[in-house]
Amino acid sequence: AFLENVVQHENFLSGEYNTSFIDSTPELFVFPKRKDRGTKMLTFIGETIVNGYPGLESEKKPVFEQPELPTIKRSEPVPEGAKQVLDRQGPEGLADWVKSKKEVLLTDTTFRDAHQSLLATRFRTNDLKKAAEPTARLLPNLFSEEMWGGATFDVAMRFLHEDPWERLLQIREKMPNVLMQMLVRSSNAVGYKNYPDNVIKEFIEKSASAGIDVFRIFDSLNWVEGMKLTINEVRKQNKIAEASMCYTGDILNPDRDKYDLKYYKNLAKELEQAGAHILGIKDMAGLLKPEAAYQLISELKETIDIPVHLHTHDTSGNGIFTYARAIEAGVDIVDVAASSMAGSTSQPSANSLYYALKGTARQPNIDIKALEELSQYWDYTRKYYQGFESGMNAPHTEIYEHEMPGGQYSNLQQQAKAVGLKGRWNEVKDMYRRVNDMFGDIVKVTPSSKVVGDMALYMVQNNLTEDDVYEKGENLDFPDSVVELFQGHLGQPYQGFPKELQRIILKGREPITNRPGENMEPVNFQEIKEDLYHKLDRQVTSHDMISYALYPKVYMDFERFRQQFGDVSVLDTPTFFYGLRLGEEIEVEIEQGKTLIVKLISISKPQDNGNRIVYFELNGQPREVVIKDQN
Ligand code: 3PY
Ligand code: ZN
Repeated sequence: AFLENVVQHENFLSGEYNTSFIDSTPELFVFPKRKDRGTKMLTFIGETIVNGYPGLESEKKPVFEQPELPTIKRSEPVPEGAKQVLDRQGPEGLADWVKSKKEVLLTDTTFRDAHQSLLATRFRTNDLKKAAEPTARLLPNLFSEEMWGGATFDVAMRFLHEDPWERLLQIREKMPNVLMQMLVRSSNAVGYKNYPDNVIKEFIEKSASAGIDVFRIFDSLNWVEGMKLTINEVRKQNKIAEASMCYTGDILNPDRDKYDLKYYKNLAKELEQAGAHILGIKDMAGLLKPEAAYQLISELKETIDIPVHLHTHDTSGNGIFTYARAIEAGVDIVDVAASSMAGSTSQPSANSLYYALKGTARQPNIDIKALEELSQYWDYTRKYYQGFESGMNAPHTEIYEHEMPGGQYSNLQQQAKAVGLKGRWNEVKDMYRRVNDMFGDIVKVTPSSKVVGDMALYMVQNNLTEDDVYEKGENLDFPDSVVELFQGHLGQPYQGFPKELQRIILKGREPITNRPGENMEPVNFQEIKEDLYHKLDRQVTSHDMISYALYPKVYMDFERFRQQFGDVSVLDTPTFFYGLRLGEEIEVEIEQGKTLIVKLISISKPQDNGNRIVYFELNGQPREVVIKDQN
């Protein structure tokens, strides 16, 4: 009942998270009596067996092959890497070190963007952490491992029922030599709206102390004003501020002159002046064509002194060609993923790039055999998540028309289905492009891309054309996200909002033009701490407080789940998604040195009240749990 209560509570729905919410609604925080860890785990497995995992078709547990990891010699010390350069020489020293390299450096995105873009961000810590130590030992020359931020933060709590901070801490421990990189949406942190300044500062400080070295910082409208606070805070932590510009449009197309070469050169200069240690080019939709990459990188290398780090998505199939030209023009670092997790809406393949450059002056300094072995591990692991595959399995060049970011395509498709537009996907894609034109051709990346998607769905659903919006707009109830964008709550787009459309959408409300964070009350962390302490009846960490400040409803649901089912991150992924087969026995290490042996014995028929009894053996002793059959 708690879940439903909270989900339907209007304050939670409106995203309000001041602490008076907790005081005024104590009924939501009555937690069940504590049970032992074994019972909690059996209840979760029983739930999954009887009712399936939400969002996955209920099917029999497939037989998966066990992913194998390359062998490593734990008795030998972990080789040093870029992390040690940062620790000894600081961020500026590290930037000089990058510039001194003649080979192209690589960031591996397998732990973050690759699965965010291919598998709806569903990789679990359990699978990631197994590959962490082999990656650190076998690929010590990586520039960085992108392993946190973006959508991973809320998805971890929302769908995987695990703590994103735990993932960071555990992987950090196993990768002491590689720089840990995250994606942060400036004033939107790892969320979809603006947060008060003190939340952003606290989030950056705690992310740095938990292990993040490289912060890729972007703003969803390329609004530098909105990025400065985050850049400054990262610098204060003595970590690397990789301030990034999002690439949109096409600098080779003279008819598309809003975002031309000059625009990007100016932006790069501004970001360098704002304190960037590295310039990121974030080509989130994969629109940067090979020749455009050559021109852009050549000009940037002339314009700024800091290293340039290029990120693209391989959606069009042109990714390696784009990288080849960028590398020829002198780009310092590029983002790649292990082959089996590369291509399509993900990053280009590290393995392919290695062979493409083999024998040239810029060949990456990487052990290709280890890369192939790790790629095999990811190949088998990916199969666990087959229910989340997008179905896009060939190059998709339509991207140059609709310009949807890698991670949004399958998401919006799901949203369209959910609102009854399943058969009208082509119209939605076309409308996405038309909405972008109406909005004055804006940068589309989380969260601005979501607003364009919301408006496109709204127009298709209501059979509206652009003319309808201008003519009947006074009587239309636009999606909240659209109103907020035009109010200036996500910041200011380059060259401003289209005035007429803004007037129609705002219906008399005044837009803001300053930084939204300046208008927001700081969050009182001390109050959050005390309230959470009382409601959760346990010590509250600074990580808990930040999770709550960013995502109050998601965090409380997660907390409730944890109290009911315990820490489910310890389960293997097939069991987490599919439960157990009759007679199947698994070992679950619930903490170091403490293992539970769980075997499924039988499942009763539903009783009159709809309950089923699931019979297990736990460490050889018979145990049963009662589960309500929801089917
Ligand atoms: C994110 O913000 O999560 C992204 O990956 C945007 O490209
Ligand atoms: Zn990306």
